[in-house]
Amino acid sequence: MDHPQAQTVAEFKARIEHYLTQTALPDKAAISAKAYLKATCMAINDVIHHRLHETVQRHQTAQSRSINYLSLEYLMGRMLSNNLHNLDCFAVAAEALQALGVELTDLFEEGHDLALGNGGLGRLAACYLDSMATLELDAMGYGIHYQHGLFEQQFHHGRQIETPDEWREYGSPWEVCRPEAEQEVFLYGHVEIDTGEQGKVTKTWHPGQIIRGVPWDVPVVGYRGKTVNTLRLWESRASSHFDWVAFNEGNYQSAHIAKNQAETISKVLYPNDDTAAGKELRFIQQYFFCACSINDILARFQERFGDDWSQFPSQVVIQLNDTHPTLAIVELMRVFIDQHQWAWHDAWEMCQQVFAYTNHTLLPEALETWSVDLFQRVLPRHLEIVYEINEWFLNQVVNQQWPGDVAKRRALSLIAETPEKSVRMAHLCVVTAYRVNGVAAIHSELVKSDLFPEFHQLWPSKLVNVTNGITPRRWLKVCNPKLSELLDQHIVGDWALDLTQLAQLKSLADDASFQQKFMAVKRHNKQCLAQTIWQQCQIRVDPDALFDVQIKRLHEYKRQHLNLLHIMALYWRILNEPDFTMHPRVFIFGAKAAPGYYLAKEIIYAINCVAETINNDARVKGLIKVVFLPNYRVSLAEKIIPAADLSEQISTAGKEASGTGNMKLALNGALTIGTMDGANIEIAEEVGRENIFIFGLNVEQIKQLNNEHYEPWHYYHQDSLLRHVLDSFLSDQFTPGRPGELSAIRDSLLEAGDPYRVLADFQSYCVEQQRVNDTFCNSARWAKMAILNTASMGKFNSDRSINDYQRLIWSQIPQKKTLQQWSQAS
Ligand code: 26Q
Repeated sequence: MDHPQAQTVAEFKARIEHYLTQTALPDKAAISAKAYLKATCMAINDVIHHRLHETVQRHQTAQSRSINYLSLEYLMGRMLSNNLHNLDCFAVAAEALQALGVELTDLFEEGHDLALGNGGLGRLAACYLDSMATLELDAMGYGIHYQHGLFEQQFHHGRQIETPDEWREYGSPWEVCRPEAEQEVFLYGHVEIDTGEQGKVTKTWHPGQIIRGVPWDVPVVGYRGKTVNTLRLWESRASSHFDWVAFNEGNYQSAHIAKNQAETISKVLYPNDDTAAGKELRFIQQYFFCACSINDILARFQERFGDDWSQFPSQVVIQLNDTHPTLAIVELMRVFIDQHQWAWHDAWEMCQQVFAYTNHTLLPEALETWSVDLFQRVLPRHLEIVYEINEWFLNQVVNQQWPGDVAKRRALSLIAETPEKSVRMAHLCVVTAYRVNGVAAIHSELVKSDLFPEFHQLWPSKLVNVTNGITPRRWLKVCNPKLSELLDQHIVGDWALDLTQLAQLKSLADDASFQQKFMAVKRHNKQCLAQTIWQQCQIRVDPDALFDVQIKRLHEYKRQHLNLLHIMALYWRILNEPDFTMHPRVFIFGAKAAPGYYLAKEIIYAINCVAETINNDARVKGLIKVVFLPNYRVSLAEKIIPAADLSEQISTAGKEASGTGNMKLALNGALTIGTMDGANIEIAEEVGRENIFIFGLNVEQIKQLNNEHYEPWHYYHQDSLLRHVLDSFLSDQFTPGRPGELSAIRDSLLEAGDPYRVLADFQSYCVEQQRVNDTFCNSARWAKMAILNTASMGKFNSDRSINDYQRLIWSQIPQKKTLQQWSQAS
């Protein structure tokens, strides 16, 4: 076991056998798949940890700015297959296991997803870790070691049931505990103000509770395996000191309560992907995470540079993934001021040089605020610092620009006065960060024009765009081996590194023999998915049908119900129009709803009811099947995406910041039906308007409609097909014997003002869907378009996104004080 680089089949086999002695008992016939899986993971961990050590050493001597990516969420998915591919030992491992009588791909299914996130934002963080390691950047991901990640979803009589995710039930082979990097976090208590001899005011925080933060490191293997970075996840534990005080006093009960309280902090991921009402535990979770991460960043800096703080801005950048880790700013201020006794303005200048912030949403209800009361109770010292930053901002910045303008002060203040006095986290981020970015071109423009127009006026070069991307390793090479093999045969160079090389396919788009090969791969993938659908849902689907896919979190703005209305309309036409015909289609959904999101859950129920009715109606003659695959997650996405013909990206224009599923599906040869929203716009630009199905109102038209007064009944009265469909929600057509059970959806569309303009886009959506159908009937035409979609996705490589971050943000070191002045300051 001396040479962890060893890559021959025989050596790999020996390594697995060695670890089997730890993961299995000697009865060979009874060795479980789980034991083989664990032994295989341990075998490649030898290689991974060796490379991790090399990487750390390389980065230590490189003196480059290290990137700290702070995110409350990481959706890593399964790790084995991805790690094997990135280390280029997939074939070796497969052969070694074969020699042991085990099928490697069977082992994959035993692996648990790391589901420490909700959706797009969490998966983006995972793609970026992959790209940062691939580009050999000195980057560390920080997150929370949730005991339970995103809930597992089941359907009971069509309704979503949540059960806890147990990703560590049997331990995870990928994580390593690092007790030497443990942190202490303080909460509650009060602040004491002392005026010293020269009138110098010092503030001392006397906390009421101490929590331990224990780091678990997950290695992140870059493509080709040279760089292995770290994702550091914090687990909360009771301070042992606290436990023993109570215990020794004979108060066993309260010792346990303290322990449980502390461990609750990292117990569970909040399953909302829009900001819900400010819950104390979520606030504490955010602070716990920020305090651990900031103090770890400082410890790692001081290990290398001691107290030479002049180096800090050139050596450290902290990227905030949305506002969830905003408290990191305030914590860094507090440590500099209270722990290091810096002057307030020195601490503030430093913070303004190291933080950058990514915005992922324009939805007003999703902009985080925390009540001042809660803030005061949990983090009294931090609240003072927020007030001080606000004072600086309002007096030194706002008042300079707009002297005496009270309305501006109110609008821009870090503190909102109504409906409740609260801290606006996004404002704190924008005021502090030296760069703020949106996640797609249109989104970044809307951030400037609609979300933060005054901030944009104050600091015109602060707001930039970095269009999201996806890693072509997981989202093509790993999940679609058949297509990867075909690409390898026809593309010169490594497309998995330089995805723009896929453009070489463009010259083959008209080639009948290549079209045939490309579509044969698709057909194979559809067959595999058909099997999964049979196993999961006991529904038979025809691989020659058009596979129409909408996979994403369930949200009104994403408009799964628009898709549903179209399905119901087709069903109505099949039953009522004797001449109606269409190419057979399978509508495939995957979506989790936040447990407290009533209408989202009603939409899931409605889709399942409509599916049940249509799938069992012989009159449909198999023209339509509707499949809602339960428990949508990364590993299920990896099965659905390679098999998709059509990608549904149908959000209300202006609402989806970017979307990333749109990129994954197009990369795997699905055509998009979508609105001019988020990254769809850039996808359309890349593939050309003739290779995408665009429908509906654009952002300008939606704004205009809103100004004019929107009247959903207008569409109801004007369109008889829409009327039939909406009225069927009142009948028992899809809920036999229980009429009106689905009426909440109809009510939201007609009585509650249809906030996401579903009815306004319905007709145009149906027209475009008809074009999809007609195009699919011309299989050569469809094949050409599909090939051109794959060929045109080069831009959406997350390596390109990370290079953009590097160029526009991380390599920019704002100059404030001179280096000499910094040395004096400390
Ligand atoms: C905040 C406070 C309290 C509880 C929950 C939250 C919370 C958690 C997760 C708020 C939002 C999220 C997730 C947001 C998200 O996934 N946004 C998506 O980010 C993608 C990556 O940029 C974009 O492609 C999507 O358009 C965007 O919706």
